[in-house]
Amino acid sequence: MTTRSAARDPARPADPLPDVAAGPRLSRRTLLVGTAGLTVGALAAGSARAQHDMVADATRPTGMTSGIGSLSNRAYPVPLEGQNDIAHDPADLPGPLMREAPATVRVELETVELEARLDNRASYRFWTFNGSVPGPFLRARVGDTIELHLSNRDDSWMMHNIDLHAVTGPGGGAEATNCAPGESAGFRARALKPGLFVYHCAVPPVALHMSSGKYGMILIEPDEGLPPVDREFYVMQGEVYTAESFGTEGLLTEDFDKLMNERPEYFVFNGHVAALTEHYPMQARVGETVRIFFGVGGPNHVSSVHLIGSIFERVYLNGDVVSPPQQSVQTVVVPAGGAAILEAKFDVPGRFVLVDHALSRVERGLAAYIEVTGPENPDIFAPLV
Ligand SMILES: [Cu+2]
Repeated sequence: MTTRSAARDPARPADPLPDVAAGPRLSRRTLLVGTAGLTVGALAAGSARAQHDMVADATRPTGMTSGIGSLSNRAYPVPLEGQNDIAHDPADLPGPLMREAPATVRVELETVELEARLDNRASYRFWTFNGSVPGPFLRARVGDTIELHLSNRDDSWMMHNIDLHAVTGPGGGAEATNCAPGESAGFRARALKPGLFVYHCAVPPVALHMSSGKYGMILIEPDEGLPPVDREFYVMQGEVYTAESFGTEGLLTEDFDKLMNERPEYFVFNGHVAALTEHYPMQARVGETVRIFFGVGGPNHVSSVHLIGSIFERVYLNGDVVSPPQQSVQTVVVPAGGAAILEAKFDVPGRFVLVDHALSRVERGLAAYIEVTGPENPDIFAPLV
């Protein structure tokens, strides 16, 4: 099938009534609200595709015929000045919790849809929590009560919600937080188990919401907390499925066929190409130990995380902070919708590169730098001269 697009032409009014052929006249909001009752199970029945097509039909400018007039055929230069940037600074996360008793943690999240930089040639319409990819790093303690409030901005096109893997309850909170544009909802939940957990939007097609950027992580600290380290970072891997080939210039549009076939054009750390190399390279000093909270928002591809030029001292595999960490590890498998806590100590200065060792993905945008400064340590490494 020819690709269709839900992307918006900037010249078009923000909320047009769709012209749906051979069917009742429906407003976009009617379609969006109509997704509220769908569950992940509905995906298997094929309704995800129908759902996507409905939305695509509803947002296609009047006069465009299916497929032939796809917005994905349109390309124009993206001005780099003033472009939105959804990249999440990996150093932007709350510090360790110092309290020793459970508390109520209030979390406020807002879903924001916006066109933003995909790389230095292209932009893309991202769907985000709080305007960044990944969304905010949430931090609570086992036994805490999480009071989560989700609001969906009224300029959104889509319905959204949140499923936290740390939450025990229907849909991980998704059923209680279905929000049409302009709506708010929430729930209260006890953090029963410690660990590092992914959260994501779970409105069908869930894979489309996740590949558009709607994921993040929540750490539930164990009673005793995690051992202290010098620095902590927050990194998530994602995929972007554009109709256009990797490297195309312009406003790119999503491709549902590629998404269903799990063939992304872009792989990204923290939202866009070069987010963690050009914009926010991680910084450390010789002798320091860093901890990386690493997760896969995906939605589809397992990551084989590797830090070029280093060996992980400790790895909390699968985000499990109850079992002792693995030690002295080269490459860590992190499943789709999963996480790991990676710790490395830097003995020499230089640029260390975090990659998925499925290295074709580097060529599609997936790399992160850790810039380590400080004195040389020739006992450990020195070039022959
Ligand atoms: Cu969503």
